Amino acid sequence: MPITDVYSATTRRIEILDKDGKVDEALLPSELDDATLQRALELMMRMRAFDEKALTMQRQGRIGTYGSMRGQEAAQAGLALAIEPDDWLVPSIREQGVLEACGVPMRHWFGFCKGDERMAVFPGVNALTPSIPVGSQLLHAAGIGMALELRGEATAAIGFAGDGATSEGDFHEALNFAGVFNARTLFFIQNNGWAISVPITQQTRSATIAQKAHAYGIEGVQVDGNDVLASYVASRDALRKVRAGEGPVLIEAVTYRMESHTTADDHTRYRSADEVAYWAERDPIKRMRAYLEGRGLWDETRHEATLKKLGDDVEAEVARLEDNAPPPPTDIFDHMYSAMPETLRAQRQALLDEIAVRGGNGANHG
Ligand SMILES: Cc1ncc(C[n+]2csc(CCOP(=O)(O)OP(=O)(O)O)c2C)c(N)n1
Ligand SMILES: [Mg+2]
Repeated sequence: MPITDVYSATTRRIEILDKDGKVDEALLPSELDDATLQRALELMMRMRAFDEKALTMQRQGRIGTYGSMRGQEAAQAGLALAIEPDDWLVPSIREQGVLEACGVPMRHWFGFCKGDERMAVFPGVNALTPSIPVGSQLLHAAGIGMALELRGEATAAIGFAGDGATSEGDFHEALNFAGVFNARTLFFIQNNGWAISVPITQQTRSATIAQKAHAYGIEGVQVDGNDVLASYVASRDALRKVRAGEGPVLIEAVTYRMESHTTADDHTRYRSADEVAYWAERDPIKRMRAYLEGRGLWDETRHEATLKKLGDDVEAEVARLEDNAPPPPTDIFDHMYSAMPETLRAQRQALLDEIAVRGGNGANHG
């Protein structure tokens, strides 16, 4: 009876643009013309401008809890450049950047952060509302991907999650299910090093998250998630494969959450300033800017003009957000089910009765 190797796999990591803005020319995707390279930088700058505004607005009490995506711009912009309009997006709480890059006006994300459910319906894209339970997005994406496979649609479902989510049963169930049913699903895992205060070293003993895909018979690849070109190339190749029904793919984008988990957290209590500084040197925007400047495609004047335009765009978007009349109090009931169950209908009526007794719109009654 021989002993044989029945399975082995290696996991690739893709890096194209290093932290100083130097590119591996052999890996540079030839279809990215100068204008698209500039757009990649602009998309990331736009994400950051909205992110900074959101943090300020939360501190001013103008939106509720907000989860910053600072540091993760390259992972999300690179993916966005490879997304087609018909693809399905199943976001978690940190995917405002990819939605923005796919054309969702950011007042919708800000409105979602105000608890306005009407705004969590994203126009112009096939996107579900953000789902809070960690890891659940992957199951939804596996299910949508299975439907796409059954219908033979050349479209992908993209499920988002973080490193922490990979310890949930949902992650493993979703990968297994997607593998068995050949779901047209891309699992896009942003490994930002932390799940609130739990570091990746306490999340898994595996050297990578990408390798976990192999156990489910699907392809897994790791990219430098602070490199917009690597994220684009991995996403382009993965989405081509997924849309063609050639199997699901998992991308692990290794990046870093530069801010606290959300505005309800203080990251200085559990991680070192040295670690944050290490990642600041690897900033995704800084390196892309350096690369474009080296090629004569960017300069200080253009940078300042871009920041000015982004500032104007952000203010215009916030003005539109704040022009919106607040939702009626019954709105909290109206978005969960297509046909409201009787128990919920009774609660909704009880709220209306209470408002009728007390007067006003009920907004200030605890
Ligand atoms: C099932 C579940 N457990 C716990 C939480 C609370 N929670 C919200 S985000 C988070 C950490 C998620 O970490 P990770 O998956 O790495 O994503 P990141 O926040 O870093 O983007 C936790 C524990 C939750 N929302 N859902
Ligand atoms: Mg994380």
